[in-house]
Amino acid sequence: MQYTAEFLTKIYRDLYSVRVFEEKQVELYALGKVPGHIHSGIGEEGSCTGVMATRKEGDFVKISHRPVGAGLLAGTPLETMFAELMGRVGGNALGLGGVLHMTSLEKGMVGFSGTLGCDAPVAVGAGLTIQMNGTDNVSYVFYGDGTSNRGPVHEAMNLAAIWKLPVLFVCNNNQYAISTPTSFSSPVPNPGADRAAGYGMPSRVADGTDPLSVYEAAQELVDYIRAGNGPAVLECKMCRMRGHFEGDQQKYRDLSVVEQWKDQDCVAKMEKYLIDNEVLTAEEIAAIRGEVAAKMDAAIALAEQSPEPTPEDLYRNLYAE
Ligand SMILES: Cc1ncc(C[n+]2csc(CCOP(=O)(O)OP(=O)(O)O)c2C)c(N)n1
Repeated sequence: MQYTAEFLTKIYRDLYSVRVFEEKQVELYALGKVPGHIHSGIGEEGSCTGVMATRKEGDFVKISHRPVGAGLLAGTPLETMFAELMGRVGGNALGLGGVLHMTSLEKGMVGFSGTLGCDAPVAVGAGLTIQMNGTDNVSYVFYGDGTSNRGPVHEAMNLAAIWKLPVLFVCNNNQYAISTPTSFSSPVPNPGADRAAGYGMPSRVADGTDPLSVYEAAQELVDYIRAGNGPAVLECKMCRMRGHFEGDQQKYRDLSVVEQWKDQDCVAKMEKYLIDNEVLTAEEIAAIRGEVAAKMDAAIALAEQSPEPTPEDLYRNLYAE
């Protein structure tokens, strides 16, 4: 596929922004500024970057617990995300939801349930809304390889397929569900893509460490969905580079395998591609990195100025006005 320099630069900026968000999460958590715990998505940014590049106005998105930085590609303001992460009232849920409940309804980001798998039926509901409104929008739902085994995911796929709803199921296969390798929980090698046939849906497997490979596969499926053909499944393969949570000792896996995946780092590979193809120079890449880092720091500073919620805030937003 031929790309413009503008498109490739946008992809890189998005990819690197999600990376820095993920790094900042780890940093803020280590400083004790995050109530609860986080799930770092470092190394997994290629998937959401490639998929979200196919998104347009009016689409719905359900991100997952990893990488949460995907929310910024859906248009959630950075300072809102950092405020929610740090439990401040400036967050989308007044800081009461925390990192697992990033939402931005006005941007089509329809929340995230801590009960894994239960997002898929909600995404199908969003797909039904689109169908009833008669637009060519898409409802995207991200989930992990472990989550792919849950009943609600299969019920959602079945309903979406029967009713030909515009849903793109995106399975991020990072090889593990906490300590359980995919091979222990799935009878097929591609727990996302191989399940699609059972519901008559098309599927693609993409290299989740390459946002362009993801984009090409996603675009093909999204074109199919926007044309009114019904749902599809995209599986992105990658490695979870850090523990399931910060402080996870990872006794259950051979960390030398993780070391090998470092050669496949999505950010480093994209930078090499841009330089080799004379899209950007090393200096231009450094300038983008600087801009992104400055934006993140400014958003964190703003979020930190936001106060913590009060007990009275518990009673706000209970009912729609
Ligand atoms: C229904 C349900 N069961 C268990 C959990 C606890 N849990 C949180 S993350 C996680 C692992 C999920 O694995 P996967 O879907 O592969 O995503 P990953 O964490 O690897 O990104 C589990 C079991 C949960 N949140 N919800």
